[in-house]
Amino acid sequence: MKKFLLLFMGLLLTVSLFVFFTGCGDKEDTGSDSDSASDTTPANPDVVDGKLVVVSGGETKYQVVYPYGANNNTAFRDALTQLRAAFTACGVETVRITSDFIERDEEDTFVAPEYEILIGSTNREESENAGELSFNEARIRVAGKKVTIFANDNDMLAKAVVYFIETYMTDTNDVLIPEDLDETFLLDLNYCEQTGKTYSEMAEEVYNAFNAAYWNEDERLGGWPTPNAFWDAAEMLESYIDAYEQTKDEAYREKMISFAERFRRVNGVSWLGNMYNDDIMWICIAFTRISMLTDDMTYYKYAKLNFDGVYKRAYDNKLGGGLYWTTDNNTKNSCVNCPAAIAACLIGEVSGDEDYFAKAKDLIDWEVKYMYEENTGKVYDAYPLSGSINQWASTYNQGTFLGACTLLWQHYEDETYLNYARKAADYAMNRLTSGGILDNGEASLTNGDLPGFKGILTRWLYRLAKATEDLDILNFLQKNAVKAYENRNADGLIWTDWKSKTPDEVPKSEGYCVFGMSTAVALMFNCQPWW
Ligand code: 7K2
Repeated sequence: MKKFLLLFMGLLLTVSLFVFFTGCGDKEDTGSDSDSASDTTPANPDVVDGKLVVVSGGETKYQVVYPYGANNNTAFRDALTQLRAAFTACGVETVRITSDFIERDEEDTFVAPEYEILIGSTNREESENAGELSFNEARIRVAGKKVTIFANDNDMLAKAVVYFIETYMTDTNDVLIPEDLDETFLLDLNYCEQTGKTYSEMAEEVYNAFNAAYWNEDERLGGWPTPNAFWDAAEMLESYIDAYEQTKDEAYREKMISFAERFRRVNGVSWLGNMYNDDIMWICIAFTRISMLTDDMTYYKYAKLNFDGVYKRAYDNKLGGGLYWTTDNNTKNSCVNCPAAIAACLIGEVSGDEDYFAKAKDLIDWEVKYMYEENTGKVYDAYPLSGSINQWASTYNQGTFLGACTLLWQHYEDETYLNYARKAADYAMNRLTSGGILDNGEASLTNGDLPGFKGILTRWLYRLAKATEDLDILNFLQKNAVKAYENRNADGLIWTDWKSKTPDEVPKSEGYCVFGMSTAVALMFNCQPWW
């Protein structure tokens, strides 16, 4: 008994130290003695009718154990709070929920309590050998007297815990788990524990807030969120296209078409008066996408006409090929070549004309040769006729490069392009982030073109994820979405600096401010589970 007492004291110390050091909000209850397992007359027999008795008559011998540090994750911490509440609802006054931390000098003598619910990779032997789980799978298994819950990371574990509660803790008196339970199940990736909403609900909310603030219904100017210039119009339109593509909702379709029509009224149908070749490529992409989604080929026709015009005026063999950024013909930039490759693939898809794919391939091969670091996935910015290459990497260039590579891979079935796409995606997700949140110095309400860049990246990351069933990318996008959503201001608006709080006072329209605000709209629609 003395030994148990010592063990108990040790645990108590561990727990208090843990709470002290992490300052975590999770209260550690020590009311249910860990040594109660050694009682000669246990309150509950361990197994009744083939079921493990976790709670009976408002009593439990179990403690909950999670890997040290896991509760730094907000979703996981929330799940633990829900778990505690579920025990309370079953009449259990106190349940110990603790990390698996063991003091170094106790490592040799530590004996784990018999009755435990183990969440994730704890240091208990029962937590080993979870087996292969795909990203969105979780497993609940009974191992002897222990219940084990496995998933691939803390976000997924949080979901698994909620599933456990909803599946096994609904009875208000008893919690009984089949003693041979070994259940693998799919997690609901559309539900976000952290916000208590589905990703579709969050997207709708952000979209509505953006429209409430910026959509202009005015007779003369109306039918879009008034842009600053040409290219932000094209890219905001793409966000509306994302929204419709995702929801297939008639009201969303109307907004998208209204925007496109407004663009056409303002800019006409030949856009070649614009000296920026990149601008024209952006709207070519947008218009072709609209035709693909609506079967109205008018938009595609304008896109093809203008694509052809730009290609003719902007392509030459200097610097090995590629398109010039502007009609000044002095620099060949990724911001025109990659969007042009995307536009060409889309036009090729609609027309069935292989020549467009060949053009796209040629542009991307040029990019790979001169503007792409194969070992890192970094995409350079600009290659001037004189002077050296600008090696700056940006979220939008990473995005359009990987988007074009995805489309080329899908068309030619050449894995080389898929590898480029993945590498460029990895670069963006690892190198253009802070704390996992996209951030490439675009943070400003008005700072030139940059605030609008990230929305473009999310679009093409999402397409890559969808085409390859890449749930890591989806997870990345969802994490960004949650962060951005939590940082919305009083009007529900989210600025381009997703990782910090959006000020309540934002300019109604100033430079590219509205464009910056639209990136989160794109993000929210580009993080939805596709299955
Ligand atoms: O210098 C180019 C490009 O290489 C660079 O990545 C970005 C950001 O700036 C320009 S591209 C942005 C243009 C988009 N079209 C409209 C133009 O007004 C705008 O400069 O530094």
